[in-house]
Amino acid sequence: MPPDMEEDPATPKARRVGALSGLVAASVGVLVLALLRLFLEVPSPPELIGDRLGARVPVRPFLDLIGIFGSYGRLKAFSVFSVLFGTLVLGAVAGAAYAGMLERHRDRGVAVGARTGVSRRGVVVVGFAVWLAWLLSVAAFWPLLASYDRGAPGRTARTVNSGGLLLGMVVAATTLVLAYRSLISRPEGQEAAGRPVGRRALLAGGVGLGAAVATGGVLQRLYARSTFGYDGQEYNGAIEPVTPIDRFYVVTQNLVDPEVRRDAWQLEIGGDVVQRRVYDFEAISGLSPVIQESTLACISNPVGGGLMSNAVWKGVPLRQLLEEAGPKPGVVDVVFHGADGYTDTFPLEKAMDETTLVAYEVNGQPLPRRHGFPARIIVPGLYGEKNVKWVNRIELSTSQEEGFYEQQGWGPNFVVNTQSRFTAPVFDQPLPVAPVVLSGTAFGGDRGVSKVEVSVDDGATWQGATITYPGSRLTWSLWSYTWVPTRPGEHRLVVRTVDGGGTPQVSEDRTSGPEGATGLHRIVAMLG
Ligand SMILES: Nc1nc2c(c(=O)[nH]1)N[C@H]1C(S)=C(S)[C@@H](COP(=O)(O)O)O[C@H]1N2
Ligand SMILES: [Mo]
Repeated sequence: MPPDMEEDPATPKARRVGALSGLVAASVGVLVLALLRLFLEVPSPPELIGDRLGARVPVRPFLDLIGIFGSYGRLKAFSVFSVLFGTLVLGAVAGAAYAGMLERHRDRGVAVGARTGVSRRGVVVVGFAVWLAWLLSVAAFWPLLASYDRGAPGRTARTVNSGGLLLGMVVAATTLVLAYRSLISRPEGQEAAGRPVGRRALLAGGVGLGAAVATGGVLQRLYARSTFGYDGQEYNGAIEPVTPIDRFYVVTQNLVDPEVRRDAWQLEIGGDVVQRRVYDFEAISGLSPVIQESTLACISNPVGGGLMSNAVWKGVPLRQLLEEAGPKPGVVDVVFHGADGYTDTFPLEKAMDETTLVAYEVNGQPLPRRHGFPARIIVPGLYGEKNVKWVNRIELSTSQEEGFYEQQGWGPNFVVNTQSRFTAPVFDQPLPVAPVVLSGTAFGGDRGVSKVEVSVDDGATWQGATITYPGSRLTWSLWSYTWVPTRPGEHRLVVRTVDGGGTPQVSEDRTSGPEGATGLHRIVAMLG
């Protein structure tokens, strides 16, 4: 028999013990990373992997995936559990491999530390594996490691984030070595000094159980802080001209949103500028502010959907900051970075528009955390995703750049489509045959709204609706129409609008990907 066909001397039992030790090690590693996430805002592997892969999934499969899982939140939850599960499997496999290597060495009589029972070769191999895994993960996540949820971007963030990963891996590897050492029984004579195996196994079991309970607790606290409870919140029902901020729609790419500290936050204006500038919050809020009401709508909002709200923003025109830094000749694009690692971009020309703001208040209050505390971009006329939250770095570029969702294949046109919808009443049960006030929203991006029309006969004839709240060129308008039905049964209602420039809403049905939905909102009313 050739030597490499030799029967593996590692007993199946050793491999099983190795796998178990690896499982314990992976759980302890998860615990460390979860604690770092909870207390120091160090991004965890599920987030890093999600952000890295998320930008690479094209729009169609992305929307299909959301369809399969039922919601973006469920898709996110699935990916978190996949990564957690994968980590445990990886731990078990690594543990079994470690046991195999160790037992092979033992069989060949390689010296094993007498007191610790840990082979020197084993430690070297494990150390090398950790070092390699760390280098690979830092390389894979490099662009994401520069952002830090607490605010300070750049080198500090990279040090903290890559240090966190290293700590998790080192603790897991150490746990593997110690757990295996504790759980494996040695033949007489090779037994290291110390407690007998039975007692050590009990101790290891206790530690494992404690770690599992602690991990459960930490994950639960992380879950409570996660975006699962509010991501995708829509604004439906009784629509007010200005949306109360706790009912304002929310969309986030994150599992846990940044918790930026205002005193640590900075806004850097760099890239192709004459003079790089860094502002702290005091400097920004010390500039003379503008107050602007404008409406935000998500590009993924379907016809009739509630991913759209209106608020009063306070902030400084971005133009002022860009002029202080001085764009170099040839700058075409501006790239915005959020503390969550999110990026988006729009042309310099749009950035210089007087309505494009770095906003820090909404409806008279500081921005809530989920809406981008302490500062975000507000860019009327472009879809929500361009309104980067938790913004902390703005980069001017002489080449055309792509943001997070654009890399997925959204766009390239992000100008808000003119749209209108019914919001009340909700015809979920038959209403009497009597006059009923229909109402809803109409939105023309930054072009305003000039006319809203309603059809109560499936589009055969149209009547003008009354604008009850005109808003401004940058906001939605609210409208109402008193319908006097004359017969019971099914009625097909349709609404359409014309923007402030006189261009009618596109009535052709088109899905939200890749450039925002078009088509008319149609509802069925049952009477009688
Ligand atoms: N940093 C950052 N900014 C972001 C996002 C994000 O995930 N991270 N989501 C974008 C998307 S897709 C939309 S629709 C709007 C939603 O803003 P809101 O949650 O305040 O309504 O924020 C945009 N800005
Ligand atoms: Mo969005």
